[in-house]
Amino acid sequence: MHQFLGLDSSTQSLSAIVVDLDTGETVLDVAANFGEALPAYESPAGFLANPDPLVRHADPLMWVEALDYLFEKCRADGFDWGNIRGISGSGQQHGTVYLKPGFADSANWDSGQPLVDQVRPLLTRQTSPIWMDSSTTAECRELAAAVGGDEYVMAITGSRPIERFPASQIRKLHKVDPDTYEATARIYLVSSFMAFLLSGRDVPIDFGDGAGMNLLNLADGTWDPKMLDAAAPGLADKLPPVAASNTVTGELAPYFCEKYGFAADTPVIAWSGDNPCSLIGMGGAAPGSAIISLSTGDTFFGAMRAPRTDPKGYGHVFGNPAGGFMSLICFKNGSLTREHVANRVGMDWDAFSGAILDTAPGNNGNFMLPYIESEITPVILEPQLKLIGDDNFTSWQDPAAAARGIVEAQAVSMRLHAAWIDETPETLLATGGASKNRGILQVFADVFGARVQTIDVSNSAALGAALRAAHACTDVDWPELFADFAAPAADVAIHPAETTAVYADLTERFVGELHTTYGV
Ligand code: XUL
Repeated sequence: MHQFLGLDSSTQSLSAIVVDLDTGETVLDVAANFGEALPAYESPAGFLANPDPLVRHADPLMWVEALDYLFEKCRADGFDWGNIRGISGSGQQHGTVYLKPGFADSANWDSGQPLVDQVRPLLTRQTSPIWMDSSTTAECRELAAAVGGDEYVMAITGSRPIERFPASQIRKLHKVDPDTYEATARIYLVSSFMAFLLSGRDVPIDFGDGAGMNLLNLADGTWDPKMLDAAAPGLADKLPPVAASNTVTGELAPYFCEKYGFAADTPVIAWSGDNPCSLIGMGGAAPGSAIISLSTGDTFFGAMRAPRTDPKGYGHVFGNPAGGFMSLICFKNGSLTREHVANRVGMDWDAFSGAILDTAPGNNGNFMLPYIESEITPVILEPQLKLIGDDNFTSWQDPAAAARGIVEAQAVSMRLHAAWIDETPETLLATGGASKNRGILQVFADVFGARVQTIDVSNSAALGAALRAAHACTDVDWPELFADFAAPAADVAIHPAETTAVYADLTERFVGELHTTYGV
């Protein structure tokens, strides 16, 4: 049997998907929500409460304990881990874990003790800053100043200095708690930390996720000495080497074989970030399509023909686990903002979708600034949901126009902020909760002038990790893996209407309003 396991350690849960290459079936698809399964960590949404709204940390031991929890739950439910022939994983991007000297020597885990009790003494820092942390604006400025400006950081690392990225987070640790920084021998990302647990030995950081640190030179795939020095002294020694995403990081530690029945020589493949893994799980590893993930926040990402950077500094370039590069743009105002509008005009999602399909592209000249919370693309610190148009629209008396207004604004903003990538995707592969909403998908199709398709997978990041494991351990190539496990749903293909002129006009007005209101 050729079964491959993909794990996804995300903000709110640990998920597992197993694909069987012999049958073309997904034979396991489970998730453990941290808040429900491990309430003792007091992290119902995956992070610890903090009086400072800009600080978002999580307890890394929660991620450790979730591994034992999920493996044991599936074993108890009768799943046979003994058929797994390779394991890889996906981690929430940008979070960091801090370990003591000797961490690797202590990693011959004893299967008679819970893993969490053996990892606890190895941590120098009890909590991990995660991607939702935005408390390092000062450190971002200092990083840029140290290397000669944002332009250097962007040209070398693919992103301007970003609060949630490790360079500024590590710098902050060094400033506020130098003793902990000095006591740390290894800094991992969430992805490499999880691979370390499974492999029971020191592991590299993969190129895909490593590109989201503001520390990696994208051109040659090595840590950039200038960025390392700008972040904190001695950082080079605290980071593992960088490796290709298909690197085998070792065989599964005996702990997991003895405890859960995995085969003794099961290879572990480098873990990567959730967005790079999702690129694979959505079957988007080659240019020509782009992925729109419509969730709490919205993201747009896709394989790149050539590495470019966003001159405005909003977009990112990460490593594509299938080789080359991928773009990514993150918008904070996504589903929560759509939901805010739907609630305000008293519509459920069916009515919301119907209203969009019953109204005309361009919304009779009505449009919105779609921000109810601070935005990162573009940077807007004092958000407002501003309605611009006729009296009924601006006084919320036209529910259907409000529904179309919010989605058109989000789609126009997404296309506008994706222009630097200089790719014209023929297909948008949609995922996330809102990808079930036909009206929303039609607007994205029209605004991008692209066909929209959906993929019927619960967790494209975990699936991508499973496919990466399969690809690294067999000679099955990507197109075959995508055809078997990541094919777009045959019955949902939404074609764009001829709306080029309408949306060119709307985009121009949107740009003007952003400038007038926010000066961006
Ligand atoms: C990407 C980002 C998020 C996290 C979510 O830059 O910060 O998408 O990866 O887990």
